[in-house]
This record gives sequence, C-alpha cells and structure tokens, in this order.
Amino acid sequence: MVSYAIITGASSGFGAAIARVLAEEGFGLILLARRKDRLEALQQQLLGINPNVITHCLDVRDVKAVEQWCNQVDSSIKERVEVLVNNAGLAAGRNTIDEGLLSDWEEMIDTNLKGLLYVTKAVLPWMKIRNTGIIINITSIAGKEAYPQGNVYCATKAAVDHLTKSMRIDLLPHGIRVSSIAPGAAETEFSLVRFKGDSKAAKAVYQGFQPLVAQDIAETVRFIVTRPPHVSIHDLVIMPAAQASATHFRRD
Ligand code: NDP
Ligand code: 8X3
Repeated sequence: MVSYAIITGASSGFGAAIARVLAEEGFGLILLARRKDRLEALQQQLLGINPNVITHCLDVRDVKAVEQWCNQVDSSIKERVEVLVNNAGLAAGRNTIDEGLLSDWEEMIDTNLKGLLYVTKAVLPWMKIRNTGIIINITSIAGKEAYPQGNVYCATKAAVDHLTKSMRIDLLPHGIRVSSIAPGAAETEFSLVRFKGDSKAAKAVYQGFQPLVAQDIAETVRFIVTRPPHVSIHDLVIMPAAQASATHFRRD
C-alpha cells in the first residue's frame, strides 16, 4: 500500500525538489501551493516516476481553504499519510525594523507561522489514525541567528524552530517524529520573492560563492524519511561551504 507525503509550497524551489525525491522513494504525493500551472506541470513530470500525485491549489494563510481542502481528501488517502513537509514560506522585503512594511510582516507571519499551524492541525488527526508519521518543518539559519534587516523573517523562523521542539514533545505519545531543517543561502525563487521581482538584487545575494540548491535540501529530506522507525532526526543545519553563519560568507 502506497504511503502519502504532503508537501506545502511544492510549486517551486525546495518543495518541487522534495516532491521529486519523495516520488523516487515511492511515496504518493499531495502537492500544495497557490500556483496551479506550476503544480500541474510538476505533476506531469512526476507521473513517469509515480502515478499517485494529487495537486491542490491552496493558500496556507486561508484557514477556511485549509479546512475545505482537508474535508475533500479521500479517507483512504488520509489514513495513509506518513509525511508532512511544512515548506511553504517566504521573506518579504529586507528593511530595518523602523522601515518595514506592515503588509510584509503580516504576509510572513501568516504564511510562515500561522499557515504552518493550520496545515499541521488539519493533518495531525490523519497521522494519529495509525500513530505514526514524520513532520519536517523547513526553518532557516535565520531562525537560529538574527541578522541585520532580517527582523520579522528571522522571528517567524525562530518561532517555527521553537514550535518544532514543542510539537516533538506533544506528539511523542502518538509515535509522530518531528524534524526541522535549517538551511543557509540556497538559490531558488526565495530572493526574487523577497526583493519583489528585482532580479538584480536577487542575483547579488548569491554573487561570488556557490549557494545551496534545492536538491541539497531534498536529499536531506530523503535522509530523514528513510531512517528506520526507531530513529528521529531532530534538527539539521545545512549551509553552503562558503557560509559560516547567517552573515559570514567567503566570496570570490
Ligand atoms: P521559493 O520561493 O522557491 O518557494 C516558496 C514556495 O512557498 C513556493 O512553492 C510558493 O508557492 C510557496 N508559498 C508561498 N506562500 C504561500 C502561501 N501563502 N500558500 C501556499 N504556498 C505558498 O523558495 P524556497 O524553496 O527557497 O523556500 C521554501 C522554504 O524554505 C521557505 O519556507 C523559506 O523560508 C525556506 N528557506 C529558504 C532558504 C533559501 O535560501 N532559499 C533558506 C532557508 C529557508 P506559490 O507561490 O505557488 O503559492
Ligand atoms: C533564507 C536564508 O539567510 O536569507 O532563510 O535568511 S537567509
């Protein structure tokens, strides 16, 4: 019987790469994001590897939409959900705290923290049916270290880092393992989104060193989900070799 993995933010970057890796590992997939065309294109690519791919357009900030999605998932699939990857997220803007935009702050808090909570709350009863499961929260080096002009983004990721530890304790009786992966700089659409489409500013982030790529994070997810049931990976920090902290880079 196929086990299912749910991936939020599957339309791009880490989420799309994680989808490929988990399809290779034989998981059926439920892929969630807002961009329908991206999800459908990915579904087409994955069908050759694994026919059990379901896509659903979902804005994780919309609690009603999360509930509606939840209600329409087939019960035979719900009881086979083994993995949840809470990956959807973003940084919006890079300003000092006095210059930040309220709308950016709300978008980050609503997506990175509240959206993760909504999806997790929806999926947990499914994992509790069999008292098993793995939840992987994608945090960030920004959740471990504060950096200049990172303020609210750093705070959302620090919140998820702490939440992960608490979830692990709460879910212990249910046999649900909870992991976090905290990546450093990875070249995806992340900086393009952060700088609101300014490709020059986005490119400059990765100038002069070799950043991580989405596949690096996907391989880390593969490692976590392929551990035997008695092993739980709690907290992984994964950085480019040229990055020693949130702010220390070796650039050419
Ligand atoms: P991308 O911008 O490439 O991907 C972000 C994904 O999140 C997209 O699929 C996007 O889909 C989805 N998303 C954003 N907002 C929402 C929403 N409201 N509802 C549903 N889905 C949403 O960036 P990354 O792949 O790099 O980022 C993935 C995660 O990794 C994020 O949580 C990010 O904070 C974190 N991270 C990134 C690092 C990096 O350097 N790249 C480093 C450390 C952590 P859509 O727009 O279609 O909804
Ligand atoms: C993304 C990496 O260093 O820009 O979380 O915060 S960083």
